[in-house]
Amino acid sequence: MVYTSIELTCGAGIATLTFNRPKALNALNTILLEEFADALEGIKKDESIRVLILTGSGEKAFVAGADITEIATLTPLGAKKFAQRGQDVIGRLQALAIPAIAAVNGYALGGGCEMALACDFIYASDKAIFGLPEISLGVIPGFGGTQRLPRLIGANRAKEMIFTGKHLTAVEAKEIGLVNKIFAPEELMAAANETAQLIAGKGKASLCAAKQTLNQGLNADLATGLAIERDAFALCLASQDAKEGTGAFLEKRKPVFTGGLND
Ligand code: DAK
Repeated sequence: MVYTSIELTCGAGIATLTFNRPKALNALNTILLEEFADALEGIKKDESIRVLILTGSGEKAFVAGADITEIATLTPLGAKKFAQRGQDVIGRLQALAIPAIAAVNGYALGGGCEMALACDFIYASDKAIFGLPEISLGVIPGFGGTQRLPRLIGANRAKEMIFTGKHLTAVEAKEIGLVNKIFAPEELMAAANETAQLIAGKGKASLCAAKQTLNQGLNADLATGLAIERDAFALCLASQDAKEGTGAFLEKRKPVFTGGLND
């Protein structure tokens, strides 16, 4: 598929996917969502990729939400299809086995904020603005915001954001635990890449097991979570990368992890 609304680059175990409709502040329309789904499928199939970075092109926006121009013209059936596509695509992002970092370089509103929430953690430029303004459009977040946001920052803070639709600065977002770290705009991608490189140097099987265990455990009680962890730990120990990691430690050298998901 030829991409017109996103850009995808891959190298050294890192995929960088850039939302690329800067004139519309990278708003999510049907074409962009189709391309995004296609790119995620390619990333999933590529054994060499161990981490994904999502960001937005231009200086103003990560993603300024669903494309309001398109939403305004939708028939009820079209709206249902659009919603299904959006939820499906963001679900696939969250379900990606490898870690995903959102590098939020500007507005992350509505569906854009929800896209960042489906990543594993968020780095932000000091120009980033977060918000779920759907209430001001007479609707509610529809791409998982009412579910993922309270799980991340707590119900009370999520309710304040969703009921008011207010924008949060990067500093405010960091204060409530939505953002991990803040950088100057020109340093954001370098910082995201540095962390991505650190992650890409680890074994793929253990990275994916860690992500899956964390995510499944968050939706379970402690005893169930610990049982999930035990099983995942045992599986990891059987991997080629675990032999390399423990062997390298004993031989006092740096490990080189080359195993795939099934090794
Ligand atoms: N959609 C389409 N175009 C957008 C856009 C958007 N969300 N956001 C900005 N643009 C366009 C503007 O129309 C403008 O285009 P031109 O006029 O130049 O042609 C260009 O981007 C630059 O924007 P501004 O001129 O407005 O720039 P400012 O710096 O003055 O303002 C802003 C930046 C981000 C504060 C402002 O653009 C803004 O408020 N944008 C809208 C933010 C927003 O409300 N986003 C939507 C959130 S609601 C669903 C599930 C989910 C959703 C919907 C349905 N279902 C289950 C059915 C999701 C909903 C949302 O995401």
